[in-house]
Amino acid sequence: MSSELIQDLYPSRQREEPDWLERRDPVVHGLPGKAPSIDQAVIDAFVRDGFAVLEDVFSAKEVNGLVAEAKSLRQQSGLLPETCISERGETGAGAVRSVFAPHQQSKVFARLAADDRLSGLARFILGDDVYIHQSRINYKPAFRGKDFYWHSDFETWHTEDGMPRMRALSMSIMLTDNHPQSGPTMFMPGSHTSFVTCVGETPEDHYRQSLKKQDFGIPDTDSLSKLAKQGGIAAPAPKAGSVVIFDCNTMHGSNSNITPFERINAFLVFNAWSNRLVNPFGRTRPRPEFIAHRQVKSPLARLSVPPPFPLGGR
Ligand code: 6CS
Ligand code: FE
Repeated sequence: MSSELIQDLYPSRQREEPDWLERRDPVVHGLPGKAPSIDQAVIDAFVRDGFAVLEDVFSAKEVNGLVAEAKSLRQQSGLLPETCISERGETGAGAVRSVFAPHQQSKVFARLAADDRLSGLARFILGDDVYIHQSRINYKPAFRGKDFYWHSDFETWHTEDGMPRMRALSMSIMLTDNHPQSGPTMFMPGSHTSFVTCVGETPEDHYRQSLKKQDFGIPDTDSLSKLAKQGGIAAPAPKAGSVVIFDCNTMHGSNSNITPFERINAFLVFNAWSNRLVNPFGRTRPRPEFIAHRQVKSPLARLSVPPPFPLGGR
């Protein structure tokens, strides 16, 4: 559907100066007559801060299977070549930064995406059926893992992918222990309540650069300073098996990793079925399917009794 038919409530990269626009979408929709699958206190923290930490969601056995599969995917045999993003620069050369769409390339990650512990919570928060807008494994390799500069995912997903409303969230599953020193994802609490527009015109095929180093669709330093003064900066570093959930508009980023400890996190982005993509609001060409899924025909199935995690393999 053309984005011209839908009012652009969050115009970005269209002016020379940044604006702070009011958030026009609830953070948690809920489901009528349903209680959340997690403590209400965690839901309240998510509404307040724009992120929340769920400890010990997956068992050590499940995590071991996921890590083994993540490391197998990194070897790239049988992987769609364009889905494997290497680190930038000389020091990063040869180190894998991300693998996109693992849930479409691995039975193990397909099972993770369907896991009701995650998708069920996403359905409650988004108040709708859900589907995977994007999945990725960020490897943040030892010594050579580069940073992800501050950004709002929604600013990119709205401008470059055509996501109409703020009705999506990310779940970052820790596959290795996160340490304060090895580049955990940092969040600005409360930043999700304002939409900070960005300046600068998006280059065509921007993803070829932005997945390595994002230079467009990043906020100005005055806005970042103001957000940090208002709500501070949190850097949760949970152990493997934990999950950090964050709203699509929460400002976040992560530092480079110069420690000997790789930091492997799997990200699942759940989008509300009613919020499927239209043409990009920034009027650039839609990004490739492996980054933003537009060809999904039905919402994620509700698995009543989830099957066990399959053994590794495609
Ligand atoms: O462009 C994107 O969709 C990706 N870029 C970042 C920095 N976060 C969200 C997503 O992985
Ligand atoms: Fe991001």
